[in-house]
Amino acid sequence: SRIVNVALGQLGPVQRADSRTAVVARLCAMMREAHSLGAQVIVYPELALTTFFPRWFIEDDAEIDRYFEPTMPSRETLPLFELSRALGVGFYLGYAELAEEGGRRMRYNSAILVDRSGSIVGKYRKIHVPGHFEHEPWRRFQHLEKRYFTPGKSFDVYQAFGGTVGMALCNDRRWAESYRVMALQGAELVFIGYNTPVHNAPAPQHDDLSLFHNQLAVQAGAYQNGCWVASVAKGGLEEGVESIAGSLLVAPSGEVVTRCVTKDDEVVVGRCDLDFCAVYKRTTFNFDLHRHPECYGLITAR
Ligand code: CDT
Repeated sequence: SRIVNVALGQLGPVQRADSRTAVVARLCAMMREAHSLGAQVIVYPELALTTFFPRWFIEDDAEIDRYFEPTMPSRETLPLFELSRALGVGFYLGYAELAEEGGRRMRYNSAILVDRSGSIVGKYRKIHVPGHFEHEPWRRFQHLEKRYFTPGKSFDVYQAFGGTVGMALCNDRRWAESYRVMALQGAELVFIGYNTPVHNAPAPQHDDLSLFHNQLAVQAGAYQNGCWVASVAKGGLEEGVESIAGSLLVAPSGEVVTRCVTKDDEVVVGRCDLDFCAVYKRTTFNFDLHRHPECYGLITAR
């Protein structure tokens, strides 16, 4: 068996006034707890270092940039990387990335995968960027991810923690294609971070179902692709906006193995046997034997 003990490193709210240094101290405390519980890796949420700023319409570029990281590690996040190396605990961390590409400044909603030596081994840029582009004053709060982030280009997988690891971010977890593209590359373990407001302004009738939809999507993704999925929230009341918590670890069987029960900083650890994936990948979801990609063309057509 290939066992990986995965910690869900759920965050409670991060307010606008909270410094990165204060947030990193919380992340470090959770990493220490994860280590004491026997974890080899801890999964943190999407945009973990700051408040969820797409809830505001911000016009000033310099003000937007304050939420972004031009380098990783940065001065403020370095303690997390140093602790990772000292404890031998890897991590997945979501953050807003400011990149420079051919002289152009690009903004992405990104996540990195860090191995047990504290080294970055993978980076993912969110593909399914939700929300809207323009200020919509009729909403109680904005969801301007489309304005602030350029979508990424690929779902990649990485060899880490003795297996094949994929990454996704928040809205990606609702799309079957996200998991399938990673599973086609052999993903056994998928890490996902999220910020999901309970209130969805264009579809308020979904508000009561927000925790159900979260769990439904992750369970389906894990089962239909024979992989473990660790999906982790930044939840609770942040700057007056309530977001779901409900972080969970799902087995390739689709069963929830462990979950967080608060809306605050919380660490729970689950034991993932990566060899258990094969029970599904070799039978019901043997892609080579049972898929019919010749019938799926519409999925990739525009
Ligand atoms: N961060 C993120 O992707 N949140 C979305 C909110 C709903 S779309 C406005 C999500 O899918 O959870």
